[in-house]
Amino acid sequence: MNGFPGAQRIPYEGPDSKNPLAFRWYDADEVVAGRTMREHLRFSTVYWHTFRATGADPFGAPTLQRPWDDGSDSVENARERVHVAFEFMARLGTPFYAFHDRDVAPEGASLRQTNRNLDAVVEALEAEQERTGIRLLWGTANLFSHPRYVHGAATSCNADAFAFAAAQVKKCMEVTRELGGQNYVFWGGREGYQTLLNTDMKRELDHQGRFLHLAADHADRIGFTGTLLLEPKPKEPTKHQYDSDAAACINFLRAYGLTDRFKLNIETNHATLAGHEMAHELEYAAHQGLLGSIDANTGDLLLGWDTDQFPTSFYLTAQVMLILLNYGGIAPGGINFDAKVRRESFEPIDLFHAHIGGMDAFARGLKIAAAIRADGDLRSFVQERYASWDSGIGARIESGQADFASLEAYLLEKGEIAPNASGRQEMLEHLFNRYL
Ligand code: XUL
Ligand code: CO
Repeated sequence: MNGFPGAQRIPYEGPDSKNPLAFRWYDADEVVAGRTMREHLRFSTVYWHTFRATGADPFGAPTLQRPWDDGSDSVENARERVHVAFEFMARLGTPFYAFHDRDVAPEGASLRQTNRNLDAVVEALEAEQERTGIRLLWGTANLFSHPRYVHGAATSCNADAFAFAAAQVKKCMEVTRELGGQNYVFWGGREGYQTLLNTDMKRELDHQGRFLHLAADHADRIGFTGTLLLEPKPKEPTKHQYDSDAAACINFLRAYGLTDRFKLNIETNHATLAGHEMAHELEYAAHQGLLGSIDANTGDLLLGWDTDQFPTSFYLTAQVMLILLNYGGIAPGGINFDAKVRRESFEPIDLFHAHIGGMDAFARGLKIAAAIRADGDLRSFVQERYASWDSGIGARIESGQADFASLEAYLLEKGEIAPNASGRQEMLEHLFNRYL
């Protein structure tokens, strides 16, 4: 079926193109800094926003026109949707996709029936992966939509909810493995709380630690070797999400002995909600060796919630790509567009416009970042800024040869510290703009 009349395979036409259904920057085979853009960027389309969103909001009915979808919860409809999803991705050229179990297949009357529904749709996914060569970046279980998870899943006060969530993750991890998924994601949908008056925080966190250990054990048992990823987000739906930002997640993983098995999936809009820049979150996770993958989107700084918009700012994408290049790339993770079209952008073709804009923004960001690195001016400035640590007292502190007494003796002798140099922030911001 042709769900997208008017859209063929999206071509690369170069920076001067005025064709909205063409790439100006993303040329999958172009080599930048030693790798093709396809290899650097590892773009992924998400199933939930792109194929399941309706445009409904708390004030209004669905608006999105999706003529291939009969609106029912049937397995047939779910399987039909798979064909359209792969048709879309094949024309767009994202080499990966990501899904929640409940995006792709409907929940049945019992867990047994639900698992059967999932198997029936996974069969269709497998066939389409085979036909198109599109691969699964990651799978994840939706542990937040169903009312059984009203108090959370792994952190619920109801032990049965924990058990149900375990059964659900077990199955979802198994199908992710079957589909050759390269990662598996845990976003703590309702793992958090609204008020401490009814919450035993210590017990809930212990349960979350237990849950992730059980998940890692099961991954080993079934031979799933993909990376397990925790996705930070500070609020929404709960007031306090436990996995609030990269630092909190890493602290949690360390406290529960999980850092050798888990990494992080960092999302732009979640960083914003946590009061951080995306670059901060990426740098924090990366220098700890725990950056796994990226959910690429952007928020609206005038709104306090997760707007999940497509990224369009070259400044943002250049910052992201600079960090990825500095740390040797994002594989086996990817750049996953956890982003949705606005309710007002209701035609199917808007899905193409949204993704083309996001992919081009990242392709341009990659080129900017590669140019910044090739020139080396920024790197030299930072290196020079820390030069006092390369020899003398700095080198003695870093190598553990100094203690408080020797540092006191050093300053008693020297009298005052060497003069500080300017941080030159404005000069560097101007330098960065040279490449945009
Ligand atoms: C929610 C969010 C999720 C996760 C997967 O804000 O980002 O879509 O990425 O559960
Ligand atoms: Co996400």
